[in-house]
Amino acid sequence: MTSITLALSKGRIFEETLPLLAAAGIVPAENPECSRKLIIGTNLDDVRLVIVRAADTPTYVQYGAADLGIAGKDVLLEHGGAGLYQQLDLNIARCRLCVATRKGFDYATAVRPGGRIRVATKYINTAKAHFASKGMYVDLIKLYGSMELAPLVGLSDAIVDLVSTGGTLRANGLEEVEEIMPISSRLIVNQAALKLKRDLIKPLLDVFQRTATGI
Ligand code: PRT
Ligand code: MG
Repeated sequence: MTSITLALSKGRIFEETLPLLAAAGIVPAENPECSRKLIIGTNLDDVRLVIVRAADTPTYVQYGAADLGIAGKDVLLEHGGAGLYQQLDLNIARCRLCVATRKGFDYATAVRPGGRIRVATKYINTAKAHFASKGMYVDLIKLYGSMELAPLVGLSDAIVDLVSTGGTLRANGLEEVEEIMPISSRLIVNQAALKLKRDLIKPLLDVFQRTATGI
């Protein structure tokens, strides 16, 4: 029997995907927040979920280890999209990718063409493209998390990070100085799987699309 595998990260993406799965008649057998299992069955014999780190979702789908996945646009931009078909905007896990600095830092002067700043981020490719488009040279420092700390201890002048409520920036004396782009999560599909398992995948895509766009 053919079956399909959907890659999801736990936390906000899993939580916000549950209603979309429900609309497709899919109910996970377990909650990954409570279970240590990485492969989770569903009420449907031919649908299973694999629980991966958010940044790894496109990789699982690219290589066909998962047929479909749900990942933030932030993650997809960094991955580059090789081997992935379509990015259906599910409008979930919304936030924005921003530049932030310590309160009072003179960003306007720093970003003049020819200006040079140090920027810490986990989004190296996206940050590079953004600053290049402004004619700026930036020294990028790769971090894997807690970017908010970097300007506070002198590691960088600015950070490029996701912001949703702004609470984390405020709690650390930082301020948003520029929005780079709005972010939401997208459904991605392995190109070969879409052809080979079209009968199973297409109806799921249709339900997700209808539910996400509210039609
Ligand atoms: O947390 P972990 O290290 O395991 O991995 P991850 O951070 O990559 O995964 P996860 O599950 O936290 O995020 C998955 C996806 O959710 C991201 O790729 C985004 O597309 C999306 N998303 C939506 C967010 C946020 N909102 C968000 N607020 N991802 C992260 N944040 C973080 C942000 O980095 C910052 O540290 O929350 C903090 C800011 O939140 P506010 O509300 O204080 O502004
Ligand atoms: Mg996180």
